[in-house]
Amino acid sequence: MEDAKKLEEFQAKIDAEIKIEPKDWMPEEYRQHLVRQMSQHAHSEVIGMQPEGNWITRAPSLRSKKILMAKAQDEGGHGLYLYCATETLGVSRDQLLNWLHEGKAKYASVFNYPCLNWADVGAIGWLVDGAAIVNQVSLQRTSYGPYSRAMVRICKEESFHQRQGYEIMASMMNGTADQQKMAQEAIERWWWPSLMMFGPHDGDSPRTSNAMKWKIKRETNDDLRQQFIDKTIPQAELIGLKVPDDNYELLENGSYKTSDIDWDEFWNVIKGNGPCNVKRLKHHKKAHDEGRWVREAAIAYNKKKEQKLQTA
Ligand code: BYC
Repeated sequence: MEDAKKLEEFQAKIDAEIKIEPKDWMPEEYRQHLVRQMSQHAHSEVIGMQPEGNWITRAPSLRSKKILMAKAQDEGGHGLYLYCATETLGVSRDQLLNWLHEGKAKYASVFNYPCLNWADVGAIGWLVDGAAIVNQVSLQRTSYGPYSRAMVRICKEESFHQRQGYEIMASMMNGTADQQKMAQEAIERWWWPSLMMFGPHDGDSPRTSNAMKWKIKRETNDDLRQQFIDKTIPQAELIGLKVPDDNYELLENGSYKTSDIDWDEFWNVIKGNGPCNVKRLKHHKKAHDEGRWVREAAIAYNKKKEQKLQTA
């Protein structure tokens, strides 16, 4: 079949809400767009374990330690589903990780900020996971089957994460004046980086047009960011926290008008100049190198098992 005809059929499938599966024909640009977005998403899950993982040994109670351990483990699992889903597009996981280590692949800018104390752990769960859910609920309807199915499972787990974060913030706001101050300072640190997770304004987002045409993205960056803002400001107010924006106001349509993001800061962090970019990547590379023997042992074990099966 000619490419023009194939392309027409491909778009007709997308328009009819039929999922594209790994063995289906797809334009090379669609495949590459997915490899980029899905692998960056996977890297975000794994790099995102670092800021809060650092607090597992210092959690204030056994209960909170167990919850945080389970959360960090979930994030690793999300990375795994997403790497597997990306591999269905014909790229090996080694290649995806090489691109990360060489600085060719991005991960969510929010993880380049430091997690300074326990209130930050709460703010990450509430705001960062909260922002991720809004984006990922929308991505459940993405056109690529393996990505869409990974999102369904991830969203279920992510909503627990958001609640554990909100619980931490609510407990601190019920606590001493010092704890309340810590919680307020944490929302001040994490509010803007969380809004940045949704990416540039629609007019400055070069990827959105193709992503919407191919239904990889179902809603634009600004629409999703607004949904998050409208959901989160009332949650903050309910427990006595104030978002760090002197100009926000509730409009008659029930939506909030807010100040604009500091876009210089956003692009600067994306370019590698955030407070923790170097540290996060260095830590990932070190863990990857030190884990080589585990990967080799797993491969050797599997080979042995296969040989045994063949000779049985
Ligand atoms: N950070 O044209 P645009 C989690 C890049 S983890 C860094 O709008 P697109 C969690 C963008 O890649 C969940 N880079 O792009 C884990 C593009 O550069 P390239 C993370 C960003 O793809 C552990 C350029 O800027 N969620 O929940 O249409 C603990 C122009 O942007 C960012 C996902 O990864 C950013 N914030 O839209 C706790 C969601 N924003 O690639 C929690 C999946 C933009 O052309 N990804 N860039 O060089 C997406 O939905 C989309 O890729 C984005 C960007 C909305 C992020």
